[in-house]
Amino acid sequence: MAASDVKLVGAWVSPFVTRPRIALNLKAVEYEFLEEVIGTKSELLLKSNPVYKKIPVLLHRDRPICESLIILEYIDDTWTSGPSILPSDPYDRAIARFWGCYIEDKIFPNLGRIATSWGRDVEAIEQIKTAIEMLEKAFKDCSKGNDFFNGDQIGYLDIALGCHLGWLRALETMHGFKAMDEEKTPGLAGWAERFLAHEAVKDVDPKVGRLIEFAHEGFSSPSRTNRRACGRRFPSSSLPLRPSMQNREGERRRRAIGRGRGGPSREEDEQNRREVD
Ligand SMILES: N[C@@H](CCC(=O)N[C@@H](CS)C(=O)NCC(=O)O)C(=O)O
Repeated sequence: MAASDVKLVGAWVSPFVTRPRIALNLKAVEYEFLEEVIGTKSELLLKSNPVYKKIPVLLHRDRPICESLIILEYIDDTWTSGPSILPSDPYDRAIARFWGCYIEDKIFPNLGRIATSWGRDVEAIEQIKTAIEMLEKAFKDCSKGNDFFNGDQIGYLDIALGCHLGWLRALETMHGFKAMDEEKTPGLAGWAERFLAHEAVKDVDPKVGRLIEFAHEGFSSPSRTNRRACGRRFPSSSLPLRPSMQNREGERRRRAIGRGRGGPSREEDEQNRREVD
């Protein structure tokens, strides 16, 4: 398959775009990555996804396929020689699709709420924690003791959930909560490490430091061209603080929020960012 036959319209920062990138890697399909400029929509995107105007769009021989989970199924049906993305058993496929819907319902919408509230939407944080605990049970059932939801190889649910790990970890770091950890969700904690280290994943999953930086830039860029991420107004987010700064900075932020401005100053952000890097 010539690379030019397969194109993916997307952006590195989008978890939904990470999904087809992993699937194409898994199937060893070469493709051209056509990066959108965040905050704008190219003619190609508008033409290829006139209904939702969202990324990702897979172009296969110039025919567009939209919606990341549908794209995963298309890739699986089209390049059958690589490892299977969906389980072969009809019941297992139905169960995988069920949890896929659950992930769509519970993960990105709540991550978006946490991001846009600067971590102050405690209900969304609780909902993420509950969803991850629910998915811990799903992992036990689906993996049947293997390394991945899909068995001994990553598949549909691994990709559907795994694409959100970068933003989940970025927001956990930025806002001081923990939804997935060794203690409460040991199955998923181990799974996440294996997933992120997988050959098909490690070069395409967005790295936490870069996502935090993106959030920071999205907030403070004077031109504000980056403020729209994933179709939402991205938050002005607090960066993680050194313990010694937490009281002082917490107090300053509380005062700032009272004045209608929440984030740290640019100088303080720079200082914090050096800590994270
Ligand atoms: N359900 C869609 C969601 C795609 C989506 O929300 N993409 C975001 C980027 S993360 C987007 O293109 N947003 C632009 C907009 O909403 O206008 C999928 O799975 O592909």
